[in-house]
Amino acid sequence: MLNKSLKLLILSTPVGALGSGLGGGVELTLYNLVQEMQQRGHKLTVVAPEGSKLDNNPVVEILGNYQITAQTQSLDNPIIMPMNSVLGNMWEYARQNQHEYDLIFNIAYDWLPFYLTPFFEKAIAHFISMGSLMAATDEMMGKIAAKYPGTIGVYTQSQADTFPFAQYCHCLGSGIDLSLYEFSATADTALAWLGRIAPEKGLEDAVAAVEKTGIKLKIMGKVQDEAYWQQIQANYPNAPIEYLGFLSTSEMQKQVRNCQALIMTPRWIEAFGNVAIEALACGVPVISYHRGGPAEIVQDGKTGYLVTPDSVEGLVAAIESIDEIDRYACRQQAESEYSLTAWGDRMEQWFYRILANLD
Ligand code: HBI
Repeated sequence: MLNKSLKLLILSTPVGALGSGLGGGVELTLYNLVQEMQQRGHKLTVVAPEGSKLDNNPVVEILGNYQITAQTQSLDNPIIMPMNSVLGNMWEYARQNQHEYDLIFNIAYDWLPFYLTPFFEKAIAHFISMGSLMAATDEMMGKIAAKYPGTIGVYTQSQADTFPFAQYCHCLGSGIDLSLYEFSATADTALAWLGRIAPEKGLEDAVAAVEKTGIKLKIMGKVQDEAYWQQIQANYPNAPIEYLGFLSTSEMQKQVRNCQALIMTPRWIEAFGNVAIEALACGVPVISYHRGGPAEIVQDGKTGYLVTPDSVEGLVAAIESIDEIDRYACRQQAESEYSLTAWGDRMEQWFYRILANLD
């Protein structure tokens, strides 16, 4: 089975159309997976909610109502399925068409795809995109992890450690197409913040930090929680912030590469933090709370600073020392640890191993 060209059926996240920004880091991960696997001669079909765009890759668009985002749910919430669920419809499509593929790849962070796994003839590689959020989902993920060892992929060990089934998680890291990010040795007097604008991302702390330092903060990303965004602007009326919207990768990196640093303020255990390696690829140091994925990426004092979690003063101190970081070291780390090729190798080997265990 090794080196055989695979036919992969990719099931996307049901919380929004691809290209809307609602899928956060998952959109970049999916886009990169398709690019990298096609490059290696594999055939991929992506199944996603209607209106999804994945550059010029064909997408099977499925109608139906979005799933509620898991991070807005509480730990003990029951699993909620809407009428005419797009998630249910996506998986009915997968059930009917599974025999045309060698392997199914799931990136939905939902109870249903895991529950359905034993009902499928074809193997399913589940990539979990966030840390533990809901007991009912954790329980179902754990059942499938134990029943089908080797089929659960995650970004990082700190993400895996949030789950009771950590020992079954296969850490795959992440990767980006470095050719899309242009290195800049110098910066304007400005900072960047990237990501979905939602409570778990802690934007208010970055805004509070720049209100103290007076350095402009360029904010980029999809507003996922409007009330939260309004509240931040109301609480920090004098903070020097500029919202640039949800930009394409090429537009985003044009802004980021001229910044002194990327500020990351995760309230939750960020599973990875793709924005961190995007910044490093531009030569931009990363200042992040010492929490989750970014804490496994940033080399403290070398490619950025790791700050006491939830400490605005810590962010301010790191911002004031940012010129001590060598921007070349940042690009160098991206090249040696986060190339698309290295990540593609890990993903491809994972797929082959899952299929080999079936023989
Ligand atoms: N919530 N229910 C649910 N399902 C998902 O696939 C999902 C989510 N919340 C966020 C999300 N996916 C992605 O935006 C993050 O994994 C990046």
